[in-house]
Amino acid sequence: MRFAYVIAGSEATGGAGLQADLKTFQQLGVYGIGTITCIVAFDPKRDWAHRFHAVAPDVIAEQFEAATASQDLDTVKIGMLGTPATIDAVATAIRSKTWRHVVLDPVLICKGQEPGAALNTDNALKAQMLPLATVVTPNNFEAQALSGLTRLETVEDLAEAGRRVLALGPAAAVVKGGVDFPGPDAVDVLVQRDPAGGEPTVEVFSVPKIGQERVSGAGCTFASAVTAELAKGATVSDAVRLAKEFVTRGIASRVAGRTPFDTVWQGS
Ligand code: PXL
Repeated sequence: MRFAYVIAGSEATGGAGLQADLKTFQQLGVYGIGTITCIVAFDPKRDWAHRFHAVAPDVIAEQFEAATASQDLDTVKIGMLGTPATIDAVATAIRSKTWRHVVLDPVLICKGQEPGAALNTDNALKAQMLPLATVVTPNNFEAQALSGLTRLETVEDLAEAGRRVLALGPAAAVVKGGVDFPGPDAVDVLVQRDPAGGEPTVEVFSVPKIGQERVSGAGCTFASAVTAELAKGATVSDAVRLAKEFVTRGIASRVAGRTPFDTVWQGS
């Protein structure tokens, strides 16, 4: 049995967060183990606005203790954290043992949500979590925030953002162009540090976009599919290629709900 571990938030409609991660792990044939960092319960009475509840740091530590005592875990995905105290707790836990891979989906706090606290959280994520990651998977917006570049409009822009993210610690960055990237294709660029000390390598993964709308859970599903493939022994490059194929299928067979957004179907 191969095991994959995820530390992430619960998203109560089941489309994103830990729910999407565990469905992805199951579909890709790895045994999923999860630790909840926070609970997001969208408010249908207020246009599905985020209602956010942090899980206490000692409760996160207890879950981590149970998970890591139950199995030898060496591959972990980190999703939404949500507060500086949560980031402290998760960073301490991650540092307490060695990992083959730490995949970080750098979920930045939703724009407009408590700007003061959000900035502290985003800064803590950058300072404390990025150096612990082996693979980081920023979307267009997150890549801009982490790299300082203000527009990502060409493949070279995505690659440059990736090189700047590598300077913050991780060995590999997948910068996802997403629906905001100009043109007909969904383009992701993988930038990997050269172990021999040369220039980082750059690989481009591109498929035709499926519609122009964001699909909820796509980022979570992509990063957890990368994690599952790494847990099964894939190289980073193969894991990214397989994860993109997986999330593309999931977007093509997306699920509509009463929500204003569709969600990924991992079971296709
Ligand atoms: O898709 C980002 C995301 C990740 N994790 C949780 C979320 C969301 C978006 O809503 O709620 C828990």
